[in-house]
Amino acid sequence: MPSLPSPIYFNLPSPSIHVKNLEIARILYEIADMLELQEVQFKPRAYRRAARSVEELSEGIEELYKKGGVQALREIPGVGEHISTKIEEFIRTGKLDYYSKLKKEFPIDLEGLGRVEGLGPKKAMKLYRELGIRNLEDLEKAAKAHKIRGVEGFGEKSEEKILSGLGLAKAGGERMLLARAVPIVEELTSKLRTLKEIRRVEAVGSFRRRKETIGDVDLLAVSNYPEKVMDFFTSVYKDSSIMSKGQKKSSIRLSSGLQVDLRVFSEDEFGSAMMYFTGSKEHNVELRKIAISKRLKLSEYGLFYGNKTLASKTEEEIYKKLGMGYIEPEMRENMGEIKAAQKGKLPRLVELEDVRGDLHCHSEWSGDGSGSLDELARSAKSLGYEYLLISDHGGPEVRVVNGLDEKRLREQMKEIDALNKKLDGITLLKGVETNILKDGKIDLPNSILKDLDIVLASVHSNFSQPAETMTKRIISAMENGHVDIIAHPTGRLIGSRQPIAMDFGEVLDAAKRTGTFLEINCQPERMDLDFLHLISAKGKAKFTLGTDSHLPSQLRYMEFGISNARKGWCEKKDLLNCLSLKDLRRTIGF
Ligand code: DGT
Ligand code: CA
Ligand code: CA
Ligand code: ZN
Repeated sequence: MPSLPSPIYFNLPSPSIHVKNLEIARILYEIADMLELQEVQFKPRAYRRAARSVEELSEGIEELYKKGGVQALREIPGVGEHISTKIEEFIRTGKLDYYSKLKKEFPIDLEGLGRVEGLGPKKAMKLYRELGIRNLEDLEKAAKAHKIRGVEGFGEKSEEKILSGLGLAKAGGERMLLARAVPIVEELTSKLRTLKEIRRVEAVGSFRRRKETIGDVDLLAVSNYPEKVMDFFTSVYKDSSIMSKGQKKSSIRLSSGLQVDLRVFSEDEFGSAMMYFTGSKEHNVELRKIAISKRLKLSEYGLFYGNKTLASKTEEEIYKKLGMGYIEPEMRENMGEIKAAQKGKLPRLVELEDVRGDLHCHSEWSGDGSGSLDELARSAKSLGYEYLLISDHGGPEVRVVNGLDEKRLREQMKEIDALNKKLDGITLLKGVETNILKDGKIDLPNSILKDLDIVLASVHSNFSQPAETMTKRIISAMENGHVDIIAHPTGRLIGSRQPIAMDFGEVLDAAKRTGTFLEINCQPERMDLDFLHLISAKGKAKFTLGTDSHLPSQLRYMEFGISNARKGWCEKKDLLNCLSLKDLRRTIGF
């Protein structure tokens, strides 16, 4: 059924992320920030820990509460008596008095301001006290009027940095990360599917193309009763607002800020409607040109020759009548996929099921991860993997985490060996994520690197070196001989940090020459390399997928790495972690 969204996303176990959980977690995080600003001791940590547990809960918190009351809430790790009554209040009333009171004291958009590189809650608060800055707009005005440089603790340089970070922070607020939108869309579509007048609902647009961020969500429904559908859609959530309501199209804005458009079509037109609204616009424009060159007309209602409908029910038929193979939604970005489809040279895209293991994760050993080796192994096994690389931060450079030194790494290696003897059906691999220092040297001695199975190296400092320096830096890391993988190669954070400057062509050449793999980091705000880099690197280098998990449940982020790899035209043979353990050992040599 190629006209359905690629099945890999629907074969997953039900998502561990629930909308209400995320909402509550966000509030708890914000409380933690505000308490920290008041310089309250310990409590911020407690709120953050609770927030993290709620965020990662494998079931809906409302259901949990319905089943077991406040007692059940207290069984969530990190949620004590105090926080559980707050969560209860929010679930029962949709409001939290304590939070509203704090909000009055801190009437600032901490989340938005926090996206500006280098501006944490404390600095944001200082700007609020001194200049009355509440949000990104105020910040922009003040920075442009050069008022920020006058505030104690800020200077000309930090003002410039704020100005250059603002663009990204503003754009970050307008688009939502795919990973955040997924549970929201799944919940909404499953609600819509309960209406008996709706025969089918599918998400299209950038969501179906699995772009890393989503401007708005576009849904299509099949129904013979569009009016009923629109009534239901516009009233499905009490706390959403109706932006427009029509016969065939309506738009609502959800409390998360996400806009959702719903359009209704008949069964017969559904393929052409899916194709049109999946886009991208650039892909559609090319297709329409091809239709015209064949004296045909292509629209959301079908492919026509004069008044005669040639195809409209399925996307597959339409592509076929246009003289090409079926193009997977992820590839529809007008990056050469149409020519490839005409020549019958489309790649056979990698699928989630092809992944045999995860090659980047953190454990509690380095302080910033929170699962034990055993928990991580069990999690990986439950995903059907053969192996999991433990790659905690190693080396002294990144001071915020407790990076492992040679001695601790050797202890960890021993524990992994012991654990592997007990584990059945999953093998933990011994690795590290070490730092590429500013001169290209590696933050750990070769004496330990040589004894690890797989070594990841990444840039964690001096992000703004000029391209020439940065290119040399990365290449000399690759030339180390023990480094197998460059992790999150561009270092970007969507919505808050620009990618580093480098000559990617030269990096690719060096990757090939040295046999170094480039990572596709699956963290939703990284997606690094991104699909455009991947397309340009096709056939020139090999890649690995790493979730960079800091919690066992984040191993599921592989789903997003896979969609990114598919957008980047990756096939099974392009990816190191599609190898069996045996072949992986042979390829890397351990
Ligand atoms: P987004 O929402 O910014 O993440 O990106 P999309 O791709 O979802 O864009 P959106 O929501 O504006 O429109 C959904 C799809 O509808 C888009 O991918 C292709 C189709 N579409 C929208 N406007 C046009 C247009 O002017 N011409 C054509 N050919 N297609 C369009
Ligand atoms: Ca859209
Ligand atoms: Ca739209
Ligand atoms: Zn890293």
